[in-house]
This record gives sequence, C-alpha cells and structure tokens, in this order.
Amino acid sequence: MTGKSEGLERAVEAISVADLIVVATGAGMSKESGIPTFRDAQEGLWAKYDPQQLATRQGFREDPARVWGWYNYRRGLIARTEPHAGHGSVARLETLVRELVVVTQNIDGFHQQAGSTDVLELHGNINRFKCLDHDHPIELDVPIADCDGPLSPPGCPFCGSPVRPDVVWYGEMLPPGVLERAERLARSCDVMLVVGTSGMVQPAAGLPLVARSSGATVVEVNTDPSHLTTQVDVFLQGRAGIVLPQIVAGVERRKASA
Ligand code: BV8
Repeated sequence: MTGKSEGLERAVEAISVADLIVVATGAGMSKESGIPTFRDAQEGLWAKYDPQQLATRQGFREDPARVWGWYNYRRGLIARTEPHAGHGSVARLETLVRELVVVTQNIDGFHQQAGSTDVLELHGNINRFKCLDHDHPIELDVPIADCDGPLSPPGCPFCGSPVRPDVVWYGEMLPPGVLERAERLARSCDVMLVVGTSGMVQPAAGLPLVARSSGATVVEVNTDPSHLTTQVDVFLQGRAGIVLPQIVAGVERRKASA
C-alpha cells in the first residue's frame, strides 16, 4: 500500500493510459446518497431483521408481506434521494477514457441515473419485477406504497404467484450471461476501480482477484480496509464522494497537459 497522494497519482496514471476500465461498486457507493449499506445496522422496524434473511427466496416464501414491505421501504428511500458526486464522477470518467464499464452489486439504478451508459447490474434492479414461480416479467407499474411496514405483494397477472423484485437473492444464481460478461471484463480490463464493497459476497467479490491475476491494476476506494484490501495494488482510504472526484480531476489535469 502507498501514501494517499502517491496512491492517488498511481491510480490517475494507470487510469489515464488504460484502454478498458471496470468500475466495480458495492453498497458503500450509495452510502453518501443516504442508502444504508448491508453491513450498516438496519433502521427503524427493520432493525430486528438481518438483510441476509430478508433477501432470500425462503424469507419471501415464509413471509411475503415482510419481504415485499422491506423492498417497498427501500424503494421509497431510493426514490427520495439521488446519486451523489461519486456517481457523477464515474459517469464523467467514462467520457475521458477509451472504454469504461460499471459492474455494480447495487440495485438502486443510481449509476444509470447519474449518466453512466454501460452498467452491468450483477444483482438486478429494485424497480424491476417478476413473479416468484415462473419469472414472468411484470411490466405493470408497481407504485411505492406510503407505508414502512409489511405489505402484501400483488399477484402475477399471468399465473397469480406473488410478484417479487427482480433482484438476485442469497442462494440464487446471477442472471444468465451476467457473471460471464463480468468475468470477461475482469480478465481483459487494464484497471479495475473497486468502490464501496466489503468484498464478502460471492461471486462479485472474486472479480477484483480475477482482474489482478490477469494483469490489471486494481485500485480500491473504501472508507475502511475490506476483505480485498490486502490484495489490491492501490488502496485509497476515503469516501467515494470525495475520492472519485479527486481521481477524475487528476485524469483531467493529465489530459489537459498531454
Ligand atoms: C450464488 C441483491 C450460486 C438483493 C445481494 C451458503 C449458502 C448459499 C450461498 C452461499 C453460501 N455461502 C456463500 C454463498 C454465496 C453467497 C454469499 O456470497 N454469501 C456471503 C454473505 C457469504 N452468494 C450468493 O448466494 C450469490 N449467489 O452464489 O449463487 C450459489 C447458489 C446456491 C448455493 C451456493 C452458491 C448471490 C449473492 C447476491 C445477494 N444479493 N443484493 C438486495 O440488495 O436486496 S448482495 C447485497 O450485498 C447487496 O448487493 C450489496 O451490495 C452486497 C454486497 O455487500 P457490499 O456491496 O460489499 O456492501 P457491504 O454493506 O457489505 O459493504 C459496504 C462497504 O462500503 C464497506 O466495505 C464499507 O466500508 C464501505 N463504505 C461505506 N461507506 C462508504 C464506503 N466506501 C466508500 N465510500 C463510502 N462513503
């Protein structure tokens, strides 16, 4: 690991000459938008539940109203806030380099909202829906209910089974082709910028290691050391909303002086 300014310079240098950059983000990327991370204690009446119990098929089958109510609550949080400067910096960086793909574990859609044009959602999207039993895509508008508690999910218009969010729950496989594309990108990128992930959830947590072993420079931005930190090239300790604009400013300075 290196000192902060030395690390920042090294990251800017690697990014400035890269052909392909992958920006791999986790829940910490949206923390400064006011969205609690998975490791944060849950708030309010959800405090007594473990997200890893709620974000499961079994949890939904056991108590559809509890899980559907939790996703409705989270949809409300996301709808009431917006992407922050860090998301905007990732979108800006895309315009400064040859090719940049965002590979996110987040389901909030903030990268797209901030202007990133190539976003691979490993774990789906909270505002997309399907039915539990047959994955029928649910095109109808699913309004955010003004309640913070349990809520019964609507029935699928095709088969009647409960509607669920189109997200990847624990114990579920990632959508076909998504992991394959993510691994292809990890193997071929020149730089992987890993932002706001504890590196605990597989298979997402394996991607930085694939990138590094394939010769990429791996740069991590996190407020705290993560499960990945000992295996990255550069660790920039700090908030995404502060460090990412610093990286982009450095890349812009290099481009201006080139
Ligand atoms: C799979 C969508 C094959 C839903 C999510 C036993 C049985 C079954 C499975 C497993 C098992 N053991 C292991 C597994 C595999 C399991 C897994 O990895 N479990 C872990 C917990 C041990 N994985 C799976 O099940 C995956 N599927 O493997 O299929 C399979 C199938 C069956 C059996 C075996 C294998 C599917 C995983 C997907 C789960 N769905 N999300 C929803 O969101 O509701 S994951 C969920 O956690 C979110 O997507 C979140 O993004 C993600 C990961 O967490 P992080 O993003 O890293 O967030 P976290 O809170 O952990 O950390 C935040 C970080 O940000 C911290 O480091 C913090 O310091 C930092 N930070 C905070 N603020 C800031 C910041 N950084 C920068 N700036 C800041 N301001």
